[in-house]
Amino acid sequence: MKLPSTLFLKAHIPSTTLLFSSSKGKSNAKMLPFICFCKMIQSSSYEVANGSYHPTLLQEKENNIVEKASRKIESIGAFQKLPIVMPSIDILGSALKKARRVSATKGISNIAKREKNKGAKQLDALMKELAVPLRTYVENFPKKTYLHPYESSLIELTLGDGYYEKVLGKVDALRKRVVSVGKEHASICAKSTSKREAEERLVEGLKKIEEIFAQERKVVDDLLVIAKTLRAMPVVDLETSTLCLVGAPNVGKSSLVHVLSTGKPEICNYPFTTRGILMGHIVFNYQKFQVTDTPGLLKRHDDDRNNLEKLTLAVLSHLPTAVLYVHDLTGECGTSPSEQFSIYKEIRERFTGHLWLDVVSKSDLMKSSPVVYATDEPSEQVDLEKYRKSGPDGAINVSVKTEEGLDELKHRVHELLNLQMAKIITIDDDNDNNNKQEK
Ligand SMILES: Nc1nc2c(ncn2[C@@H]2O[C@H](COP(=O)(O)OP(=O)(O)O)[C@@H](O)[C@H]2O)c(=O)[nH]1
Ligand SMILES: [Mg+2]
Repeated sequence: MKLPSTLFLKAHIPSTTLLFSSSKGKSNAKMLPFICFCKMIQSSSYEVANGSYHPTLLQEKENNIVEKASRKIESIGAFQKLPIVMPSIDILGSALKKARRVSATKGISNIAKREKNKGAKQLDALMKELAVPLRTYVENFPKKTYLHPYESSLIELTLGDGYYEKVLGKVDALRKRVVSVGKEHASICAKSTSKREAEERLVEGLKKIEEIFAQERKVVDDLLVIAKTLRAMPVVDLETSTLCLVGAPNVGKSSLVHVLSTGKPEICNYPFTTRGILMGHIVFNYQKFQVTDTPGLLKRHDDDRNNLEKLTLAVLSHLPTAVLYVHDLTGECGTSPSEQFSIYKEIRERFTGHLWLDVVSKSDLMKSSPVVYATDEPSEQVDLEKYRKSGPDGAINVSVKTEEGLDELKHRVHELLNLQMAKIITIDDDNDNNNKQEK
């Protein structure tokens, strides 16, 4: 049997290399060979010789591609690189159209042989036109384990546990089914003994493949929605030093983001909440930094936390941010100081690696009439009593109303962000060195 794909491979290696090296984004470059590879399957792998149908190197390529799919995507930004998924109805329409245009191999004079050759080729073409886009999606939607952990958390928070994998698994199952039914019918058609039989087998086969696809095509549309949702997610820049405001709800985080930002902060929307997250910039000494608030944390076990709280924990766990922890000791915010103290202790212990600054907010109210909680009785605990009076050691008292402490806060924040920048550069250098050693 002649192997057209060998020729194809030789002819296409240079262009694959060219695409790879000319690509700007690192992770994007990793995806390009997959796309070339899918085109390769599309253009080369069926062979109808002497009126019989011989599936060619599809299986071999399939194994190869599974291996390639497990490559690691190291940086953040995978959502913006997700493939554009075509609506399933369009995939089907376009596949049927293309398949019907396929004609018999030239030079077959026997009418029956010509008909069965055409039939097998059309069925094969329909199978591939349906299977190749599905394969491209399964290949180019990264496995969650190879995503940056922050993006992996966002997938869970947005889509629910396991939904992403489930939909991708179903798309792959549909692809396999289309391939198997397509091959089967192409083979049956190729064995026809008369023109009429070949025609009937072709009609039957086309109908069957279309049916199989139509039954399950909704999963492709589910994938389309996933891609759209994830692509719209706020983009995080890991190379810019970021200050993250953390604390209980209503302690004054957003107010401080406004005060610290140069210009008006933007509102970033996450699909799992209607409450936007503020993201501002601080320009200082010609350098640009980011400042963002996070959804407020309550005193409760992780299992009971809502998606907003989980987002805050995901940010702290996976993004290299400096923390500005906000304490409201007036009790105005609705969370008592003793509860804030226990949340604070837990978070402080959990995220020891972060650069950290504490502020006690609403200092204007502290002086007048702090809210007294009936449940918040005087405690024997010395550290809690101390916290109630002045917050953690070294905390700065601020008020956005009277502007008390704001100059000092800005000064300390700039120092912290410069330190954070130095930390990012060190991490980048370490990564570069590790990469060089791996090579
Ligand atoms: N008196 C006073 N009120 C403040 C101060 N900072 C914030 N607030 C108020 O506290 C409430 C919650 O503030 P916000 O910034 O939305 O808190 P967040 O939920 O932590 O982002 C709002 O009504 C603010 O106006 C302050 O320094 N003094
Ligand atoms: Mg807020």
